[in-house]
Amino acid sequence: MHSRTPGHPEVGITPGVETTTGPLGQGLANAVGMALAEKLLAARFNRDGFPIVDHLTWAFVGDGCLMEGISHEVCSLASTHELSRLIVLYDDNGISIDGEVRHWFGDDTVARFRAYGWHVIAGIDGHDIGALDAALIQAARWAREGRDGVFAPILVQCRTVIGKGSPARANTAKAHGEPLGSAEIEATRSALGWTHAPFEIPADIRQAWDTRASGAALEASWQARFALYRQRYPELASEFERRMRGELPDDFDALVDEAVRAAAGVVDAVATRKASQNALNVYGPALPELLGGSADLTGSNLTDFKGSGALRRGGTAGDGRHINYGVREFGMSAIMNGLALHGGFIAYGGTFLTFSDYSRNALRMAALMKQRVIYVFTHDSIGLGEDGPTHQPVEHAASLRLIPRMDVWRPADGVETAVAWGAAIERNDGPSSLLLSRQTVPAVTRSVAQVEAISRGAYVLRDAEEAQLVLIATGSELGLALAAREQLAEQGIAVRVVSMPCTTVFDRQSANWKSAVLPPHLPRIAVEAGISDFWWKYGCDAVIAVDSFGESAPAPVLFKHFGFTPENVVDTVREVLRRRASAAR
Ligand SMILES: Cc1ncc(C[n+]2csc(CCOP(=O)(O)OP(=O)(O)O)c2C)c(N)n1
Repeated sequence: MHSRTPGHPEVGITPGVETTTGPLGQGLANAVGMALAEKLLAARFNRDGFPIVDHLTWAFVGDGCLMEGISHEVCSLASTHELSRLIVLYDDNGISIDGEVRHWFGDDTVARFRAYGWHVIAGIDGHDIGALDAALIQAARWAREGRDGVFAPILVQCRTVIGKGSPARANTAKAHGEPLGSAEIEATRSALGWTHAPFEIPADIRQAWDTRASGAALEASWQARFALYRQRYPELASEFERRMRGELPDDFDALVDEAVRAAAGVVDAVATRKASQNALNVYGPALPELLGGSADLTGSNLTDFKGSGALRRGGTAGDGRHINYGVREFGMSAIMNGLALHGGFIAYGGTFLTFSDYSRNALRMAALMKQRVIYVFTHDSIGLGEDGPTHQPVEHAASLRLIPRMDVWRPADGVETAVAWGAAIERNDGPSSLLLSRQTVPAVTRSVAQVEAISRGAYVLRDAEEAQLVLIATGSELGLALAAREQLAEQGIAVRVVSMPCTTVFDRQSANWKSAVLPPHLPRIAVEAGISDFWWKYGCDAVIAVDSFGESAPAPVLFKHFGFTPENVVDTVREVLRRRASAAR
């Protein structure tokens, strides 16, 4: 435990590790994101004679990575953007855990990558250092200069033998993960003619691999170049440094205020996906690091903003702040991890909430790696209506909240949406999901203090003297809770309404804040159009929820069908109070 070399390489733990790998295929997707980041930053910041951003991205993949579907998603996208500085070494050893891959992976990988439009250097003997060297030098040249005028990512097929040198294990799946054992170690040593003691690295090999001096010299020359760049382009230089440090502009708080004010000025009912675009219209132009996108649902997710422009191959510097990822939810999310890990960007991307499942492991990896990535998940809950249960996410809010370090916002109106966006952008230690409605929701009025309290995840929106119960609501159900509160008041029952747009942020608040919002002595009822299980942890007496798949019908019909009516909330409150009273007797 707590080893600096954990079972799989983890970013932030082992020096030099640039991304956490282990889930096959995602490292390749991260590399695509890094190569994209390099290309966009170079276009933005490089000036004649000052190639400040000028690196290649190298990735190593095995059969497993290329079997994974995500490899198709991202390698297809990589060539459409001419990411020529991406060089992928394919360890083609014909073996995976179950044995010889020819029984389940018979693709012609070289032809596959050529079909994507990649340059392929095929058939290199991965154990022939000279041949490998020559291939890598050629790849690096194509990366920078193109091949016959064509700029494309490069695959180097390296034919290798797994466990080479081990007489009994070479070319078998056992070489993948099983220790050799002492007898086989001896046999391997004599087969390879290796006479050194365990953990002894011969001086000549150590010297050949020790790049500390050459690395320091390269870094010093970059620093010198950057110092000249700073003299010549002081504003660009400090902007580059700001972006690479992941710092927001000094006036970011004022920007949040502006987005909130703009949202508060919209009194009409608005869909929170539209409110999200309104917020982006404030944040996007002011924050050049925001790089958006959608998995082919731009007009539904509303992830573009005024002037964002679509990223196109051959686009010039600064063009295109919105990426059409195509129908590739998993690829998009793992590419966003690569963009974030590279630095210089705050990536966000949209799809329907129900398809967050396609992305899920990349979301988990963003959280594990503490990366600032923002997901715009629209068409939440049953409120999207006629598209039916395939498109109606009922378990997704709860299941996203289960990912450690993922902040899940389900804002109720424009103001909460603007605050959620601000919190997601400001947060630099993990990802945020924004769960947004397709349908319109009413605007809610708030005091200044209440607006400020939104960023605490949950706050008292409407209180009552001698409140007998707390209604907790999120997103599109907040309006319902408010309507029920009025009806209850007419019946002489006082309830408090708590808006809880982000449970995870609320969970991090002080005990004082939590008990001020949810007084321990008051019964609680949660109202959310999703699976109820999650809400019991807040000590609820009842949960008004959807504990089944949805149905295909207009949203108002569905809300009624599933009990999301003021009358049902009122009845549930009365029932809970009755139960409490009889228990007290
Ligand atoms: C997404 C995912 N699925 C399954 C695994 C478990 N796993 C680890 S390595 C491996 C096989 C990899 O085969 P290959 O890439 O050919 O590597 P080699 O056996 O040549 O080392 C599998 C299935 C994993 N790490 N990630």
